Amino acid sequence: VGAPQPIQVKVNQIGYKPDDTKTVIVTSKDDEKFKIVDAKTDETMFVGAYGELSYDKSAESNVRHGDFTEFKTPGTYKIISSPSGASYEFSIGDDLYDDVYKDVVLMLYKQRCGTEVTKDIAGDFAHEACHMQEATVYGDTSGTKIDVSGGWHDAGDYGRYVVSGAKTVQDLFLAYEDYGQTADDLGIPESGNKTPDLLDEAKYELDWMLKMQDAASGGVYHKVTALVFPETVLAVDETDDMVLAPISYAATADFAAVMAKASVLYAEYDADFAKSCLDAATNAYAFLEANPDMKGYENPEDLVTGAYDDTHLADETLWASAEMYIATKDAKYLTATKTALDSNYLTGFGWADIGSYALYDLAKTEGVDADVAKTAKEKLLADADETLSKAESEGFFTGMGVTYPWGSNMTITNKGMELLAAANLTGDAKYTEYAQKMRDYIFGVNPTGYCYVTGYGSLTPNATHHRPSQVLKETMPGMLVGGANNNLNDPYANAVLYGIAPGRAYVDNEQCYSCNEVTIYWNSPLIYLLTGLN
Ligand code: G3I
Ligand code: 9MR
Ligand code: ZN
Ligand code: CA
Repeated sequence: VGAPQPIQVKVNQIGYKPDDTKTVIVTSKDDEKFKIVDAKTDETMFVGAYGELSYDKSAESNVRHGDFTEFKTPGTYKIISSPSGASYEFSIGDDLYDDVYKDVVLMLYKQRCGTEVTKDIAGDFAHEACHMQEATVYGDTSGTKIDVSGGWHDAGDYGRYVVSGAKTVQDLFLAYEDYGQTADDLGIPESGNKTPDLLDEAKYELDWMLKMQDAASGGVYHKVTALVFPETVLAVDETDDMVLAPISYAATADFAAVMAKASVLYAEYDADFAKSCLDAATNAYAFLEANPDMKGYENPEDLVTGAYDDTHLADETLWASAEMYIATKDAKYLTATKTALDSNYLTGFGWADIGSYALYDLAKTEGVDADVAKTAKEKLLADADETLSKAESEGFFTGMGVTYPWGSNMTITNKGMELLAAANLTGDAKYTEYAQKMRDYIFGVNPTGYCYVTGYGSLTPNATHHRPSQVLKETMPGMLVGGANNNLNDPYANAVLYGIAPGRAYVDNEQCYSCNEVTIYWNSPLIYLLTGLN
């Protein structure tokens, strides 16, 4: 085991649109020229030269970049480079991402909990309604049971977590809002109902989130899971008692934010639903006001499922305030937004550092107070410029430096979102060009040479830490794996990846949950990126 010697000539294994910027990366100092050959006939179609040699610290290797932007002829090709050899196949064309896009969206449908997932859509991943058992609030001995069925399974486990669910929903919202992604034919059960499918899929999660709110206080339970992670079983076979983790500040704030935004987005499709979202958001916000000093969530000792523990909550306050302000234009929320913008919040489009969601919505929404919009836009663009300048200086254009944390593929797709947001605010094509390079990283232009989305590309993960895939011995297509993680956060990674370069610290093994798990909120920034780039 361990990491095999990766392919040295790296291309996006799905491919490029004719007008995309196109860069082949070779991890060698000796290659000077490359040629593009037709994958079937071997006919030479284009000859190019590599640029100057540089050293990439994330891969601990020499790299050279070869530009073939001017080659635009649709077809399927390979790049031949000497002495490093051939690349995997790639295509040039207009509709190359249609299939992968659908599968990346349908992954969310297949992760649905508490409902039948049907065979015509999910194939072998079809299942009966799972996790229908009512839940008990952690520590409550009164015998009260609450129905919290529904929502998406988070990941390779079957937990349902509000914090990570909110990020996922927001990414779908932004893809819909920024790019008019109103497709109503993606193949979910709601397709054809005149509501855009991304909103239908998001609503499946929102309906569940509404059940996660304690109506009396407005607070939102952090998650619902069994007491411990399940064995490697199908969802319907996790029959342990369900436990609601304590109410948390982050879950409540994230809930308020997405519910407020939902009240805006669903108004034209389902006014009643939009109204209940705003009521729920208002109630959640009141909880935040009543509990301003609440600490970050921590798992009680005997609750051994995902923690999504975040101690830095100023960005959560900012996001909730901003979305409440945008949804209501109420002066009270404007004041709160201004205060939060002056606080020590963290930016990002992650599950923990999330301030950029607020900045972006404040910057782009019409009618926002001009000073607030300006402050938000400047901060977002400052971040994007920093990402851009880092990315420009690196071998693989990720802006990651040498730190590849758990879920690095999310960090990279989030950076792609940040750049597209900057492109949308400024019209500057430079941002889009680098967002596209981050897409290319995901699909094969990276130190390991993997196409990190299951079922796509020549070298693709097929041993993911995803319980349904593990039990069925078949990998669900359309899942973005976590990717390289040089923190070696699980025993398997520790055993086989020790000492390996950060960007290569990845292994396709189902035990390696810190690099080869999948999640709904790693797929969702990819949905945004693919929507924006197509
Ligand atoms: O925040 C630090 C950052 O400052 C630092 O630069 C970086 C590199 O050292 O580390 C960052 O912290 C990491 C954090 O994720 C944020 O990226 C932690 O080391 C890392 O342990 C933590 O991993 C999280 C993991 O749960 C463990 O808590 C992942 O982000 C998160 O995606 C993952 O989520 C799990 C759920 O708990 C359960 N369901 C599956 C899901 C995916 O594996
Ligand atoms: O399967 C769990 C996965 O979803 C989590 O991301 C991961 C880290 O929290 O934990 C996995 O569960 C493992 C547990 O933490 C330790 N024992 C082995 C479990 C599955 O291999
Ligand atoms: Zn379930
Ligand atoms: Ca935070």
